[in-house]
Amino acid sequence: MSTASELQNTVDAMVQPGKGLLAADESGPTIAKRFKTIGIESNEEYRRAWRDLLLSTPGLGEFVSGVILYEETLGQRSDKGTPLPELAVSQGIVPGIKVDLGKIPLAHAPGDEITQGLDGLAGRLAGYKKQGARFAKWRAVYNISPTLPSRLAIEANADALACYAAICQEAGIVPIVEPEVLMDGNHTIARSFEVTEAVLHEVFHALHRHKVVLEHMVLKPSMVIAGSEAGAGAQATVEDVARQTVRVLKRTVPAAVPGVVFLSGGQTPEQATANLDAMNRLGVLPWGLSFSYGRALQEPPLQAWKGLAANAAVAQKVLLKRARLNSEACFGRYEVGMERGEG
Ligand code: 5MM
Repeated sequence: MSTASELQNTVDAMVQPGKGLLAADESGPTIAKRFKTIGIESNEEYRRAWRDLLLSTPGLGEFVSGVILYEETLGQRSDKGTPLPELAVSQGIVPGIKVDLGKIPLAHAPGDEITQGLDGLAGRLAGYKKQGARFAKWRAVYNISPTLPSRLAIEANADALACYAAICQEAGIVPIVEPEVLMDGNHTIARSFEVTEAVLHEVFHALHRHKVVLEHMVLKPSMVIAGSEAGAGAQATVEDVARQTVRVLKRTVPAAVPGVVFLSGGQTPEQATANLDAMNRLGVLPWGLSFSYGRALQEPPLQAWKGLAANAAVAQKVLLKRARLNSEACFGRYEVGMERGEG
């Protein structure tokens, strides 16, 4: 099979109506933070058991087309001995892998950060592919203040994202390009719009410079939303978030991009579902709008699980419900009343 056909097949499997991605790619420090909320330590067995629980959820493949994994998970097995990437495939879920190596301060740009991990990436991708990964993910992070992010940070992160995406496509791996404008801070939705527009413009310029084939990538952006410390009065309505997010995408994202899958970024699970739903009620758009949530999918089942095998079935039910509601949101059919009740 040619590399182009391989990429197309993977994109077709990832971008399907009414389906989204499960982001289960928390690095060591992040998963430790999540586990702390349920009072368990982060050791290899708990991490394996949690990711096994997620991937073995009966029926998950009806609403989830792909899962983003962390390197460690690629080599782990289920309780029944099945390699976890294989377990995902058995559910009709495409396995992917987070390949960035996290962020560090950007030199000469106080307050800005740059994502690292390009050195040796081609070699690592070859190994991940052997372990079953068909797509990859790289996250660039932009802090907002009246002066941040700097032009330097916007350009440097765009260049790294594009370089990563080009390396992935050469390897037959579909890149998820994830520029995250953080919700942290007290900024207005207008400032979030301004920064997101500048970031996405620069990202797509860089992707063009690096000859990335837009049809063979997926965009994972943040929504345009007021800062989480902005105070209740400054918070925008669901309709405003939807309108401003779609407005910024229309200005910056070429129609050739097949799928846009949002991160949840610290929104509550219900908020993330409602915002996605409102966007999908705004009429026909050039790209499918779906989800690639981490916290907004995992928080409720994590609280139900609490690290106990006896709670696994209930936790899976909770996960399936969130996945189903987000699937409804992909069609603009979600109603708040659907939150009540079990199933
Ligand atoms: C922004 O985080 C990504 C989406 O998760 P949320 O929906 O919770 O915002 C997520 O995939 C993230 O990139 C991974 O959890 C890895 O994060 P770290 O900080 O561990 O690199």
